[in-house]
Amino acid sequence: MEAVEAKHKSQKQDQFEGVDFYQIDDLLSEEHKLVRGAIRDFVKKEISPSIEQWAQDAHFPYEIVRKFGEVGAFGPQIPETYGGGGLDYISYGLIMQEIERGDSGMRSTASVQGSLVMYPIYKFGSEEQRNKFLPKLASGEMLGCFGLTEPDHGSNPSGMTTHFKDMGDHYLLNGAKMWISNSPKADIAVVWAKNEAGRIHGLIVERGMEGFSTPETHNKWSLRASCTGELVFDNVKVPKENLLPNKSGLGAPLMCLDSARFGIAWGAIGAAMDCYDSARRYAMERIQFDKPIASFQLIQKKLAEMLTEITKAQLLAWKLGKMMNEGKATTSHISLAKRNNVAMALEIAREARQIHGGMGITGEYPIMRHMMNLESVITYEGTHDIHLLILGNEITGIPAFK
Ligand code: TGC
Ligand code: FAD
Repeated sequence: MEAVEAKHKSQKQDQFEGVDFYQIDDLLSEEHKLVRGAIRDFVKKEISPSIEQWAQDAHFPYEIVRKFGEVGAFGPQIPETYGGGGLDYISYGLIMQEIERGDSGMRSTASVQGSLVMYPIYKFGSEEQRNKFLPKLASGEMLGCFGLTEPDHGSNPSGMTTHFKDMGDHYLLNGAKMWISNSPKADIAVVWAKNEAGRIHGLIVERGMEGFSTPETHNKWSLRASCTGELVFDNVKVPKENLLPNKSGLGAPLMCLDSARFGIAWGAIGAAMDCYDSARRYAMERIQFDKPIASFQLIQKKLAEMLTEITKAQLLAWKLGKMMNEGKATTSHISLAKRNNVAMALEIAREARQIHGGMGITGEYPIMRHMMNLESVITYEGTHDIHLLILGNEITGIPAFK
């Protein structure tokens, strides 16, 4: 047993090598590589040693919030004036990739804070709101969450029933949101709700407001190190200065999703790299029929296909990052990459699990955790099929959602 454990430990040693078969590093600037290296080191030190235990225990390590703030993982694409990183979208993508090599749940925490909380406050908020919230969110002094999904409205957020009334000196908010990442620990929630005319607006709801509660969702088999919960609004008095003034309509939350889905397209590559890397090392060391299993054609086929798919996904993500930087990327471009790269990562996790045999189901290896996490990632931020329908609409001009 000791020998087996020693072998497993040695297989973990090189976990932080990148996968770069097509020399995609040549397409990155020195700044991109520096940013990636800093986050890679951070994940190696702060996440990887503990993540299996956190996931097994369904524990969200709240202290990671401050640490993410310190390393610049929150709002890297938000201007420095507001505490963000002032970086481009490729840097943002690389940050998400490296965090998700550690764990998709950890990446969720960072995606939500940067793309779904800081981004709408920066893009649609007043100058007062930006100054009040963004620096604290960037530093990790505050944690935020994003409330769009409701119990009866997931893929179809336009049907939402959460609503607010203008009471003269404040708004009165009622309704409920479900499946909200970070909600049980969040200090603020960016909540999407309809006004009396049925128009969707964003409101900043702060912990402590009377009638606002955030019950936790338990018994998840996926994203176990991320906390998920509800947002319940029972006659919550929201000050008028907490309404995001600069955009209304479903387009506002969908713009936030564009940014977060972009990050997921990169993040999924990280999870896939980690599974591939573990599978490759396991295959080289695991002996069956007196040979390393890597010498069998069927194992080589799996590894060769993994490397091919990761390489294609990397090129897709890099080009999409360029288009984001140039302001040329559309929702459909982003949907294609989110859909492709998450499905690719999930398939690689499943194949890597096979290569690890029985060991693949244990917490000795990251595979099963990535696989279970990716089952959420393929559903949130628009399901796999909703992204297909977004592409179908792009191709034909005919929306097939309804
Ligand atoms: P549709 O009629 O297409 O659009 C409604 C209005 O929005 C405008 N619009 C956009 N505006 C700006 N940017 C975009 N990307 C936009 N996309 C659409 C559009 O022009 C229209 O404007 P107007 O003026 O005509 O009203 O909307 P629809 O109701 O038909 O829905 C389309 C559909 C199904 C694609 C959309 O509802 C959708 O994407 N559904 C999926 C829902 C989803 O992704 N939810 C994610 C919740 S957040 C989450 O999962 C976080 S997980 C975080 C983590 O832990 O990492
Ligand atoms: P449904 O919309 O009920 O879909 C069920 C099935 O029906 C899916 O297969 C879907 O593809 C299919 N379907 C639906 N409509 C169509 C159609 N028109 N044509 C064909 N097929 C269709 N939301 C937030 O707002 N904030 C968060 O922070 C957040 N975090 C999340 C964290 C986790 C762990 C999870 C699991 C979810 C999170 N979500 C969050 C919610 C997530 O965005 C939704 O789960 C997702 O949008 C799908 O909604 P639903 O679960 O209600 O599924």
